[in-house]
Amino acid sequence: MKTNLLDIVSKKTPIWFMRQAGRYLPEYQNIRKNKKNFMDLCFTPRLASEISLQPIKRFDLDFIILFSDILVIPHILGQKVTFKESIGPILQPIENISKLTNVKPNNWINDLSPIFETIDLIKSKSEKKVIGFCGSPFTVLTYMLEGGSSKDHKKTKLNLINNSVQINQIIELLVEISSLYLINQIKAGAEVVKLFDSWAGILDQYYYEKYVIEPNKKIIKKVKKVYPEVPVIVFPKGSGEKIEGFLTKVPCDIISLDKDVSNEVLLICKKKKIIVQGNLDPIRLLAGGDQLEKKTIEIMKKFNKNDHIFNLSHGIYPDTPIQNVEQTIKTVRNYEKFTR
Ligand code: 1CP
Repeated sequence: MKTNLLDIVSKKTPIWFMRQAGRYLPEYQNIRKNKKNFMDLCFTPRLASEISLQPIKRFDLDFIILFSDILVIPHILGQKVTFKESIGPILQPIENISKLTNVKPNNWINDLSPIFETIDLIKSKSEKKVIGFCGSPFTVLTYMLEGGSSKDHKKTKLNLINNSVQINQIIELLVEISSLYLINQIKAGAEVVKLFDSWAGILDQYYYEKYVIEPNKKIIKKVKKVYPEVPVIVFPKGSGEKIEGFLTKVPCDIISLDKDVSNEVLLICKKKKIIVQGNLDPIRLLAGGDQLEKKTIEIMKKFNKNDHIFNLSHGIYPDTPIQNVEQTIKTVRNYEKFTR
Protein backbone atom coordinates (compact mmCIF):
# COMPACT_ATOMS: atom_id res chain seq x y z
CA MET A 1 0.00 0.00 0.00
CA LYS A 2 2.36 2.65 -1.20
CA THR A 3 1.15 6.21 -0.79
CA ASN A 4 3.38 8.27 -2.95
CA LEU A 5 2.33 11.55 -1.52
CA LEU A 6 5.42 13.39 -2.73
CA ASP A 7 4.36 12.52 -6.24
CA ILE A 8 0.87 13.94 -5.74
CA VAL A 9 2.14 17.07 -4.04
CA SER A 10 4.66 17.82 -6.78
CA LYS A 11 1.79 17.90 -9.32
CA LYS A 12 -0.70 19.97 -7.33
CA THR A 13 -1.29 21.53 -3.93
CA PRO A 14 -3.76 19.24 -2.17
CA ILE A 15 -6.23 20.80 0.27
CA TRP A 16 -8.10 19.68 3.38
CA PHE A 17 -9.09 21.41 6.63
CA MET A 18 -8.45 20.53 10.25
CA ARG A 19 -11.86 19.75 11.82
CA GLN A 20 -13.43 19.57 8.36
CA ALA A 21 -15.85 17.04 9.86
CA GLY A 22 -17.64 18.95 12.57
CA ARG A 23 -20.01 21.50 13.93
CA TYR A 24 -19.92 24.11 11.11
CA LEU A 25 -21.75 21.58 8.91
CA PRO A 26 -25.56 21.43 9.30
CA GLU A 27 -25.50 17.74 8.31
CA TYR A 28 -23.14 17.08 11.26
CA GLN A 29 -25.40 19.04 13.62
CA ASN A 30 -28.28 16.90 12.42
CA ILE A 31 -26.59 13.68 13.49
CA ARG A 32 -25.20 15.25 16.66
CA LYS A 33 -28.59 16.47 17.94
CA ASN A 34 -29.84 12.88 18.07
CA LYS A 35 -26.67 11.58 19.65
CA LYS A 36 -26.04 13.55 22.79
CA ASN A 37 -23.04 11.50 23.86
CA PHE A 38 -20.08 12.58 21.70
CA MET A 39 -17.94 9.56 22.63
CA ASP A 40 -20.74 7.21 21.53
CA LEU A 41 -20.58 8.92 18.16
CA CYS A 42 -16.84 8.19 17.91
CA PHE A 43 -17.49 4.52 18.71
CA THR A 44 -20.43 4.05 16.28
CA PRO A 45 -18.86 3.12 12.92
CA ARG A 46 -21.99 3.73 10.82
CA LEU A 47 -22.31 7.34 12.06
CA ALA A 48 -18.60 8.11 12.41
CA SER A 49 -18.00 7.00 8.81
CA GLU A 50 -20.95 9.07 7.58
CA ILE A 51 -19.60 12.16 9.37
CA SER A 52 -16.09 11.55 7.99
CA LEU A 53 -17.56 11.51 4.47
CA GLN A 54 -19.76 14.61 4.89
CA PRO A 55 -17.13 17.22 3.98
CA ILE A 56 -16.01 15.42 0.82
CA LYS A 57 -19.61 15.11 -0.37
CA ARG A 58 -20.00 18.85 -0.10
CA PHE A 59 -16.54 20.15 -1.03
CA ASP A 60 -13.75 19.41 -3.52
CA LEU A 61 -11.26 18.28 -0.85
CA ASP A 62 -8.37 15.87 -1.36
CA PHE A 63 -8.39 13.98 1.94
CA ILE A 64 -10.89 12.46 4.31
CA ILE A 65 -9.97 12.73 7.98
CA LEU A 66 -11.31 10.04 10.23
CA PHE A 67 -14.04 11.36 12.51
CA SER A 68 -12.95 10.49 16.05
CA ASP A 69 -11.13 12.27 18.86
CA ILE A 70 -7.74 12.19 20.54
CA LEU A 71 -9.52 11.51 23.86
CA VAL A 72 -10.60 7.97 22.87
CA ILE A 73 -7.31 6.77 24.40
CA PRO A 74 -7.92 8.02 27.99
CA HIS A 75 -11.52 6.86 27.54
CA ILE A 76 -10.53 3.25 26.88
CA LEU A 77 -7.90 3.44 29.63
CA GLY A 78 -10.75 3.93 32.10
CA GLN A 79 -10.97 7.72 32.36
CA LYS A 80 -14.47 8.02 30.95
CA VAL A 81 -14.85 11.16 28.81
CA THR A 82 -18.00 13.27 28.52
CA PHE A 83 -18.45 16.51 26.60
CA LYS A 84 -20.29 19.42 28.20
CA GLU A 85 -21.79 22.09 25.97
CA SER A 86 -19.67 25.29 26.07
CA ILE A 87 -17.19 23.70 28.54
CA GLY A 88 -15.60 20.92 26.50
CA PRO A 89 -14.32 17.51 27.55
CA ILE A 90 -14.54 16.29 31.15
CA LEU A 91 -12.43 13.26 32.08
CA GLN A 92 -13.00 11.14 35.16
CA PRO A 93 -10.00 11.52 37.46
CA ILE A 94 -7.24 8.92 37.25
CA GLU A 95 -8.11 6.60 40.13
CA ASN A 96 -4.74 5.07 40.55
CA ILE A 97 -1.67 5.90 38.47
CA SER A 98 0.00 2.57 39.16
CA LYS A 99 -3.10 0.75 37.86
CA LEU A 100 -2.70 2.74 34.65
CA THR A 101 0.96 1.96 34.24
CA ASN A 102 0.32 -1.78 34.57
CA VAL A 103 -1.80 -1.69 31.43
CA LYS A 104 -0.80 -4.03 28.61
CA PRO A 105 -1.38 -2.14 25.34
CA ASN A 106 -2.34 -5.28 23.44
CA ASN A 107 -5.27 -5.87 25.79
CA TRP A 108 -6.68 -2.43 25.12
CA ILE A 109 -6.38 -2.23 21.37
CA ASN A 110 -9.50 -4.42 21.00
CA ASP A 111 -11.55 -1.72 22.67
CA LEU A 112 -10.64 0.54 19.76
CA SER A 113 -11.93 -1.86 17.12
CA PRO A 114 -15.06 0.24 16.29
CA ILE A 115 -12.65 2.92 15.07
CA PHE A 116 -10.89 0.49 12.75
CA GLU A 117 -14.33 -0.56 11.51
CA THR A 118 -15.12 3.11 10.79
CA ILE A 119 -12.03 3.38 8.58
CA ASP A 120 -12.99 0.18 6.79
CA LEU A 121 -16.50 1.57 6.11
CA ILE A 122 -15.10 4.89 4.84
CA LYS A 123 -12.77 3.02 2.48
CA SER A 124 -15.67 0.96 1.13
CA LYS A 125 -17.46 4.19 0.16
CA SER A 126 -14.72 6.44 -1.19
CA GLU A 127 -11.50 6.24 -3.17
CA LYS A 128 -10.05 9.33 -1.50
CA LYS A 129 -7.14 8.98 0.87
CA VAL A 130 -8.02 8.63 4.53
CA ILE A 131 -6.01 10.32 7.27
CA GLY A 132 -6.00 8.44 10.57
CA PHE A 133 -4.78 10.15 13.74
CA CYS A 134 -4.15 10.17 17.44
CA GLY A 135 -3.02 12.69 20.03
CA SER A 136 0.69 12.84 20.81
CA PRO A 137 1.49 11.53 24.31
CA PHE A 138 2.15 14.87 26.00
CA THR A 139 -1.07 16.44 24.70
CA VAL A 140 -3.14 13.42 25.77
CA LEU A 141 -1.37 13.47 29.16
CA THR A 142 -2.46 17.08 29.76
CA TYR A 143 -6.14 16.10 29.41
CA MET A 144 -5.61 13.04 31.62
CA LEU A 145 -4.04 15.08 34.41
CA GLU A 146 -6.15 18.23 34.15
CA GLY A 147 -9.41 16.29 33.73
CA GLY A 148 -10.25 18.37 30.65
CA SER A 149 -9.17 21.55 28.89
CA SER A 150 -7.05 23.97 30.90
CA LYS A 151 -5.86 27.54 30.54
CA ASP A 152 -2.64 27.31 32.57
CA HIS A 153 -1.91 23.53 32.67
CA LYS A 154 -0.69 23.98 36.22
CA LYS A 155 -1.40 20.40 37.33
CA THR A 156 0.45 19.03 34.33
CA LYS A 157 3.51 21.23 34.84
CA LEU A 158 3.64 20.50 38.56
CA ASN A 159 3.44 16.78 37.92
CA LEU A 160 6.33 16.94 35.45
CA ILE A 161 8.46 18.42 38.21
CA ASN A 162 7.23 16.49 41.27
CA ASN A 163 6.16 13.18 39.86
CA SER A 164 8.57 12.47 37.03
CA VAL A 165 8.83 8.68 37.52
CA GLN A 166 5.11 8.11 37.06
CA ILE A 167 4.86 10.72 34.33
CA ASN A 168 7.57 8.91 32.38
CA GLN A 169 5.67 5.66 32.81
CA ILE A 170 2.43 7.17 31.51
CA ILE A 171 4.22 8.77 28.55
CA GLU A 172 5.80 5.39 27.71
CA LEU A 173 2.40 3.70 27.94
CA LEU A 174 0.91 6.33 25.63
CA VAL A 175 3.80 5.85 23.18
CA GLU A 176 3.08 2.09 23.07
CA ILE A 177 -0.70 2.42 22.75
CA SER A 178 -0.56 5.25 20.23
CA SER A 179 1.89 3.38 17.99
CA LEU A 180 -0.24 0.27 18.06
CA TYR A 181 -3.36 2.35 17.49
CA LEU A 182 -1.90 4.07 14.40
CA ILE A 183 -0.55 0.78 13.02
CA ASN A 184 -4.02 -0.72 13.32
CA GLN A 185 -5.60 2.34 11.68
CA ILE A 186 -3.25 1.83 8.73
CA LYS A 187 -4.07 -1.88 8.65
CA ALA A 188 -7.76 -0.87 8.44
CA GLY A 189 -7.09 1.41 5.45
CA ALA A 190 -5.68 4.76 6.58
CA GLU A 191 -3.13 5.95 3.99
CA VAL A 192 -1.69 8.82 6.02
CA VAL A 193 -1.55 9.29 9.80
CA LYS A 194 -1.34 12.45 11.87
CA LEU A 195 -0.08 13.08 15.39
CA PHE A 196 -1.74 16.06 17.11
CA ASP A 197 0.53 17.67 19.70
CA SER A 198 -1.74 20.62 20.39
CA TRP A 199 -0.06 21.59 23.67
CA ALA A 200 3.59 21.18 22.61
CA GLY A 201 4.00 24.96 22.92
CA ILE A 202 3.59 25.14 26.70
CA LEU A 203 6.88 23.37 27.48
CA ASP A 204 10.36 24.82 27.99
CA GLN A 205 13.34 23.49 26.04
CA TYR A 206 14.19 20.70 28.51
CA TYR A 207 10.68 19.28 28.73
CA TYR A 208 10.05 19.90 25.01
CA GLU A 209 12.96 17.57 24.17
CA LYS A 210 11.77 14.97 26.66
CA TYR A 211 8.02 15.00 26.12
CA VAL A 212 7.50 16.38 22.60
CA ILE A 213 10.52 15.42 20.52
CA GLU A 214 11.22 11.99 22.07
CA PRO A 215 7.68 10.52 22.18
CA ASN A 216 6.77 11.70 18.65
CA LYS A 217 10.06 10.30 17.38
CA LYS A 218 9.46 6.94 19.08
CA ILE A 219 5.93 6.61 17.70
CA ILE A 220 7.02 7.44 14.16
CA LYS A 221 9.86 4.90 14.35
CA LYS A 222 7.48 2.19 15.58
CA VAL A 223 4.93 2.95 12.86
CA LYS A 224 7.61 3.15 10.15
CA LYS A 225 9.03 -0.21 11.21
CA VAL A 226 5.75 -1.80 10.12
CA TYR A 227 4.66 0.66 7.41
CA PRO A 228 7.73 2.52 6.12
CA GLU A 229 5.83 3.99 3.14
CA VAL A 230 2.94 5.55 5.02
CA PRO A 231 3.41 9.31 5.42
CA VAL A 232 3.23 10.71 8.94
CA ILE A 233 2.04 14.27 9.63
CA VAL A 234 2.95 15.89 12.95
CA PHE A 235 1.37 19.02 14.43
CA PRO A 236 3.57 20.32 17.27
CA LYS A 237 1.37 23.36 17.81
CA GLY A 238 2.88 26.51 19.26
CA SER A 239 6.48 25.26 19.03
CA GLY A 240 7.75 28.69 17.97
CA GLU A 241 11.52 28.66 17.53
CA LYS A 242 11.74 25.09 18.88
CA ILE A 243 10.23 23.84 15.61
CA GLU A 244 13.72 23.85 14.03
CA GLY A 245 15.00 21.30 16.56
CA PHE A 246 11.84 19.31 16.10
CA LEU A 247 12.31 19.12 12.34
CA THR A 248 15.95 18.11 12.75
CA LYS A 249 15.21 15.30 15.21
CA VAL A 250 11.74 13.93 14.41
CA PRO A 251 11.56 11.86 11.20
CA CYS A 252 8.18 13.13 9.98
CA ASP A 253 7.09 13.35 6.33
CA ILE A 254 4.74 16.30 6.71
CA ILE A 255 4.81 19.14 9.23
CA SER A 256 1.54 20.84 10.05
CA LEU A 257 2.39 24.48 10.73
CA ASP A 258 0.57 26.96 12.87
CA LYS A 259 0.70 30.74 12.60
CA ASP A 260 4.07 32.20 11.63
CA VAL A 261 6.61 30.35 9.52
CA SER A 262 10.14 31.62 9.00
CA ASN A 263 12.10 31.23 5.80
CA GLU A 264 14.64 29.15 7.77
CA VAL A 265 11.92 26.63 8.62
CA LEU A 266 10.84 26.45 4.99
CA LEU A 267 14.46 25.88 3.96
CA ILE A 268 14.95 23.06 6.49
CA CYS A 269 11.78 21.39 5.20
CA LYS A 270 12.91 21.72 1.62
CA LYS A 271 16.33 20.24 2.39
CA LYS A 272 14.85 17.37 4.36
CA LYS A 273 12.04 16.84 1.82
CA ILE A 274 9.42 17.42 4.47
CA ILE A 275 6.07 18.53 3.04
CA VAL A 276 4.68 21.65 4.71
CA GLN A 277 1.01 21.78 5.62
CA GLY A 278 -0.80 24.96 6.53
CA ASN A 279 -1.37 27.64 7.52
CA LEU A 280 -4.46 29.81 7.05
CA ASP A 281 -5.62 31.23 10.39
CA PRO A 282 -9.15 29.85 10.96
CA ILE A 283 -10.25 33.33 12.07
CA ARG A 284 -9.65 34.50 8.49
CA LEU A 285 -11.78 31.64 7.20
CA LEU A 286 -14.49 32.69 9.62
CA ALA A 287 -14.26 36.38 8.63
CA GLY A 288 -14.38 35.71 4.85
CA GLY A 289 -14.47 38.32 2.07
CA ASP A 290 -11.55 39.88 0.19
CA GLN A 291 -9.02 39.44 2.99
CA LEU A 292 -9.62 35.67 2.82
CA GLU A 293 -8.83 35.48 -0.87
CA LYS A 294 -5.80 37.75 -0.46
CA LYS A 295 -4.42 35.71 2.43
CA THR A 296 -5.06 32.40 0.66
CA ILE A 297 -3.07 33.57 -2.38
CA GLU A 298 -0.33 34.95 -0.12
CA ILE A 299 0.02 31.50 1.49
CA MET A 300 0.10 29.77 -1.89
CA LYS A 301 2.91 32.12 -2.95
CA LYS A 302 4.82 31.80 0.31
CA PHE A 303 4.96 27.99 0.11
CA ASN A 304 5.55 27.99 -3.61
CA LYS A 305 9.10 26.60 -3.42
CA ASN A 306 8.14 23.87 -0.94
CA ASP A 307 5.98 20.81 -1.32
CA HIS A 308 2.77 22.10 0.19
CA ILE A 309 -0.61 20.87 1.40
CA PHE A 310 -3.06 23.73 1.95
CA ASN A 311 -4.72 23.69 5.37
CA LEU A 312 -5.50 25.81 8.40
CA SER A 313 -3.22 26.68 11.31
CA HIS A 314 -5.81 25.13 13.65
CA GLY A 315 -9.35 23.70 13.49
CA ILE A 316 -12.34 25.36 11.79
CA TYR A 317 -14.53 27.48 14.09
CA PRO A 318 -18.04 26.04 14.41
CA ASP A 319 -19.61 29.33 13.21
CA THR A 320 -17.61 29.44 9.96
CA PRO A 321 -19.88 30.14 6.96
CA ILE A 322 -19.91 27.27 4.44
CA GLN A 323 -19.44 29.74 1.56
CA ASN A 324 -16.05 30.81 3.00
CA VAL A 325 -14.87 27.21 2.86
CA GLU A 326 -16.08 26.95 -0.74
CA GLN A 327 -14.40 30.26 -1.63
CA THR A 328 -11.04 29.14 -0.21
CA ILE A 329 -11.05 25.83 -2.08
CA LYS A 330 -11.90 27.71 -5.28
CA THR A 331 -9.06 30.20 -4.73
CA VAL A 332 -6.54 27.38 -4.20
CA ARG A 333 -7.77 25.45 -7.24
CA ASN A 334 -7.76 28.56 -9.47
CA TYR A 335 -4.31 29.57 -8.28
CA GLU A 336 -3.11 26.10 -9.25
CA LYS A 337 -4.77 26.27 -12.67
CA PHE A 338 -3.22 29.59 -13.61
CA THR A 339 0.26 29.21 -12.14
CA ARG A 340 1.32 25.60 -12.82
O1 1CP B 1 -19.69 19.21 20.29
C1 1CP B 1 -19.24 18.49 19.35
O2 1CP B 1 -19.98 18.10 18.44
C2 1CP B 1 -17.83 18.04 19.44
C3 1CP B 1 -16.85 18.89 18.73
C4 1CP B 1 -15.64 18.02 18.37
C5 1CP B 1 -15.35 17.45 17.13
C6 1CP B 1 -16.14 17.61 15.86
C7 1CP B 1 -14.65 17.56 19.28
C8 1CP B 1 -14.60 17.87 20.71
N1 1CP B 1 -13.77 16.74 18.59
C9 1CP B 1 -14.16 16.65 17.30
C10 1CP B 1 -13.54 15.84 16.25
C11 1CP B 1 -12.08 15.84 16.15
N2 1CP B 1 -11.18 16.14 17.15
C12 1CP B 1 -11.37 15.45 15.00
C13 1CP B 1 -12.08 14.90 13.78
C14 1CP B 1 -11.63 15.07 12.46
C15 1CP B 1 -11.59 16.46 11.85
O3 1CP B 1 -10.56 17.16 12.05
O4 1CP B 1 -12.49 16.80 11.10
C16 1CP B 1 -10.01 15.60 15.31
C17 1CP B 1 -8.83 15.37 14.40
C18 1CP B 1 -9.91 16.02 16.66
C19 1CP B 1 -8.64 16.21 17.37
C20 1CP B 1 -8.63 16.81 18.72
N3 1CP B 1 -9.53 16.66 19.73
C21 1CP B 1 -7.58 17.62 19.21
C22 1CP B 1 -6.34 17.95 18.44
C23 1CP B 1 -6.53 19.09 17.53
C24 1CP B 1 -6.80 20.40 18.18
O5 1CP B 1 -7.95 20.87 18.06
O6 1CP B 1 -5.87 20.96 18.81
C25 1CP B 1 -7.88 17.99 20.53
C26 1CP B 1 -7.05 18.85 21.46
C27 1CP B 1 -9.12 17.37 20.86
C28 1CP B 1 -9.82 17.43 22.17
C29 1CP B 1 -11.18 17.99 22.03
N4 1CP B 1 -12.18 17.40 21.33
C30 1CP B 1 -13.29 18.20 21.33
C31 1CP B 1 -12.99 19.36 22.10
C32 1CP B 1 -13.93 20.49 22.35
C33 1CP B 1 -11.66 19.21 22.54
C34 1CP B 1 -10.92 20.14 23.48
C35 1CP B 1 -10.18 21.23 22.84
C36 1CP B 1 -9.50 22.13 23.88
O7 1CP B 1 -9.00 21.67 24.93
O8 1CP B 1 -9.47 23.33 23.60
